[in-house]
Amino acid sequence: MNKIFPQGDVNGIAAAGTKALPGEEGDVPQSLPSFLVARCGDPAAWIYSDQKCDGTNNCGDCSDELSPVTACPPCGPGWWRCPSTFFRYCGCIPRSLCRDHVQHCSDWSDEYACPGP
Ligand SMILES: [Ca+2]
Repeated sequence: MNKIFPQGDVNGIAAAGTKALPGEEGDVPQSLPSFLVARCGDPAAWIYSDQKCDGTNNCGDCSDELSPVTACPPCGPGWWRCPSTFFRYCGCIPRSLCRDHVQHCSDWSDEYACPGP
């Protein structure tokens, strides 16, 4: 079996001009400008910067939405602040999920305190 690999050496990238924080390189693509990349609580995990504080759990552990890893502004006008029971959300859920007879907050505030959409 003859396998032909492309010339680029994936393992030996010595990215010139790219800032690599010691011990935090993880799998962050070296080719991306650092302002496009945000790190999760797990240093090996990364997201695009615009996924930070967008209400969606992109890191998987909510570290892109919650302190201490990320400092986000309060929930926006279309959102209700509560500890979410849904993997997709973290500290805010869309108000459209309030009063829909389904629990989305661990404290049930989406059904009892939230005024609704
Ligand atoms: Ca996010």
